[in-house]
Amino acid sequence: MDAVTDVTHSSDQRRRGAGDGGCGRVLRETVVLWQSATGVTFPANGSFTLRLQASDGSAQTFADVSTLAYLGLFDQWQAQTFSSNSAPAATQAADFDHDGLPNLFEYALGTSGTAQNLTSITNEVIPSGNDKYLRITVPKNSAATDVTIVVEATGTLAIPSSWSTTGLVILQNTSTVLQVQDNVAATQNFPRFMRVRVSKL
Ligand SMILES: [Ca+2]
Repeated sequence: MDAVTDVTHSSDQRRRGAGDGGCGRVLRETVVLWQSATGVTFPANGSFTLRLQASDGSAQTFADVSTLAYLGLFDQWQAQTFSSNSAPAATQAADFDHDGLPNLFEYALGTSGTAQNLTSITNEVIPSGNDKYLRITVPKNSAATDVTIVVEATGTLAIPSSWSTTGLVILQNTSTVLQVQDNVAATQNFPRFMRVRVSKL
């Protein structure tokens, strides 16, 4: 008995091509898996119908299953937060709730993209002997495994290229928290600055 799985993309993708008479037509994405297949790779974000089909040579039967598929975890967060991956409000840099945190930041830290919230990042000044050091603690969304969170420091805001991770002490870096301390003491005449940078993998 053979078994195949058809994957039909039901989103409204259109293209122009020969024989179309210049009009758009629906492009149906189809993926066929044979019996030995154990998974499926979807070609795009969207709604799909999986057809599970079986045949013994004389009779065939099938069942259809609907599912939502996403190319990545952030794509899923975008769709679940803003109903659409392609909405202007869903882009990485957008700040729909106007709380100063762009979407990729909200996702990486596990805060809401649609309800204003204060940043959950904690800043501290840690005394050590006669010196003081900046320390920053960043809560992480453990499910956001497709981003990197990096803490950087500088002694001057006037030189953007001076932000660096060099020498910084990583006190904790787990799936739920990143805590980093500066390795240069902050003084009245030589202030220090730290920042958090989030990048999509
Ligand atoms: Ca925001």
